[in-house]
Amino acid sequence: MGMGMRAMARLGGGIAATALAAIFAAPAMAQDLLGQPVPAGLGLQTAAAPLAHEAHFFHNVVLMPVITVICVLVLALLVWIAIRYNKRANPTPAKWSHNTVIEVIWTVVPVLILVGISLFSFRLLFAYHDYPDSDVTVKITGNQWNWGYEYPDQGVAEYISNMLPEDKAPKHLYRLAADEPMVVPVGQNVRLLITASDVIHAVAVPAFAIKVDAVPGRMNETWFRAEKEGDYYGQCSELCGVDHAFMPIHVKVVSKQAFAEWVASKGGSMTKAADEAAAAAVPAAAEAPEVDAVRRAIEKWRNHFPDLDARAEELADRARAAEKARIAAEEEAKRQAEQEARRLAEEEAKLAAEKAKEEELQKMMQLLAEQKAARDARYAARKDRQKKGRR
Ligand SMILES: [Cu+2]
Repeated sequence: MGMGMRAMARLGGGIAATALAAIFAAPAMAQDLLGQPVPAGLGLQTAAAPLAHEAHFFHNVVLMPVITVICVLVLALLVWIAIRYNKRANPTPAKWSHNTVIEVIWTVVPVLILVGISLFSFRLLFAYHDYPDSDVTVKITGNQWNWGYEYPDQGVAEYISNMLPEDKAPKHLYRLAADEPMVVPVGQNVRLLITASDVIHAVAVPAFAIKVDAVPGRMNETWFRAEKEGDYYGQCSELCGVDHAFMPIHVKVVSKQAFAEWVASKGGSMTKAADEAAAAAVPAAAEAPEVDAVRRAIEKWRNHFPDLDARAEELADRARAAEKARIAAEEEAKRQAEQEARRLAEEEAKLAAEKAKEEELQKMMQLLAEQKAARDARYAARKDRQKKGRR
């Protein structure tokens, strides 16, 4: 006979209750120990950043219930079939197979479940890539086997963060605590620029729910905003060599003032960017009086003639029209000059022709005169001869 159904159900219920108690107890214990794992902890570390809250919501409210319901349903189906349809309870099995309605349902329902999950999943994914304006930028470089932190905007040069050795670290923080933690101000947006010098490492800090690969030759980015001061611990999360387990990420969240003091102790300045901008602005300021005077004059005239722009436009229009008219007049004058020249040439030709005709006429008249003279001479000679004959 073995176990009856009730005994099995009681056992299953006991296991489930224990598991649930453990899962929900872990965050309760972690309240006291923010940013680090707790003994016998189950579930996620307590969230300490806005994105972590969203990630926890996705895990606790979306994924876990869906997984739980599916597991319970499948387990119940298996149990039901094992009990109801075993050889003894069901000696003559049915022979039918295929049921279109059921097959459509068990295809469509999982698709709908996945679509439902993806809505939350994409929302979270977009939130992770929607970088807010950052107050502090930390460049993190993964090395075999430690981390380098650099604060370019504050002028804090890269320093190396090594794991605290076993005899120096608090017992429960061995392999988590570092000699030189990464220091950030509380309540400020911290942008992490993440790369590596040799092999792939990964920056992971569970309390902030961030985990980003550190890839040589590539700059990855993520951000967080720590909600409480304290020490937060993470570890390299990409198998990177023999000392992979010995390069913890120790984030120290401090007040704004403490952060400024720490920056100063590192030889940086909270106003480095502003200082540099001011230094760069000096040459511009040197020529400023003249530029300012011109700008003021322009402004004054602009105030004097509120329709200055319209009038400038109008003047430009007028100038364009005048230029057009000038070109047209020039062309007209040229055309007239050409016409005049043509007319003069024609006149000259006419005069020349008349002159030639006149000359011809004169020649002819001269010829006639010569002929007349010759005739007169001949006539006179004849008269002379007649007179001589009569004598
Ligand atoms: Cu590593």
